[in-house]
Amino acid sequence: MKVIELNKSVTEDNDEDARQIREDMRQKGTLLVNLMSSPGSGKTTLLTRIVSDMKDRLNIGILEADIASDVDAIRAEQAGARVIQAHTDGMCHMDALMTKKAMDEMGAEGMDLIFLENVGNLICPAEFDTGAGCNLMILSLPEGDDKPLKYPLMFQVSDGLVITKTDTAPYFDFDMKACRERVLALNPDIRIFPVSARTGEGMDELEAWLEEKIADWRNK
Ligand SMILES: Nc1nc2c(ncn2[C@@H]2O[C@H](COP(=O)(O)OP(=O)(O)O)[C@@H](O)[C@H]2O)c(=O)[nH]1
Ligand SMILES: [Mg+2]
Repeated sequence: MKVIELNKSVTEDNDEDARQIREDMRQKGTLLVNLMSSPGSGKTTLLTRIVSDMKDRLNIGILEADIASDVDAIRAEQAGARVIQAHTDGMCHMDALMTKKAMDEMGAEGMDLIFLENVGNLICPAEFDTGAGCNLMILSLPEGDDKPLKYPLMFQVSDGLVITKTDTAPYFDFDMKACRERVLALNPDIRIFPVSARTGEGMDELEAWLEEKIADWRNK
């Protein structure tokens, strides 16, 4: 697995870089999914589960973005994904140019699905278009059902929300109904998937949606 050091981007026009990535990914038939959440909400665990479940029918790549370390990349590679670890030079998010450099290192040709595991943070990643065709976010039960009220932008820019760690419901007073209502008030089109990456509950619906998203991306 390769580790690359990214420099802070000096690009003037993030939107133009993002547009170019989408055009390139559309030509290659590769769906890039930008996965965002707080640290520890379960991004790597969810991705390793998706890779294990879907690797027989899809070529899946993962771009791991972190300030330091390669621990997530090792876990993702063990699950069977093609993996690049990118270090963000202290940045709390990935932008489009950084994403492009990581994609170029990976080589998107022949890949069906590439996940960008963004830096763990509910604020900055929501502000930067990475060039992804789909934004997916995670909220885990221990974080609390009030997070849509506190970090609205992340919920507004996401196409899908995974509410994970449902297996921990007996230990947390997470109000699923209130959370859904808060999220849908911000973004009526978002798809919500309650899952447990530990037990596998809800994973089928999420994985079927990802397959639909790949088909839509190719037919657009
Ligand atoms: N009980 C439970 N724990 C989970 C689940 N998903 C992740 N975790 C745990 O949450 C912690 C952080 O997970 P990780 O995937 O590293 O989160 P990340 O920092 O967002 O990538 C680890 O201890 C995981 O085992 C889940 O569905 N249920
Ligand atoms: Mg992780």
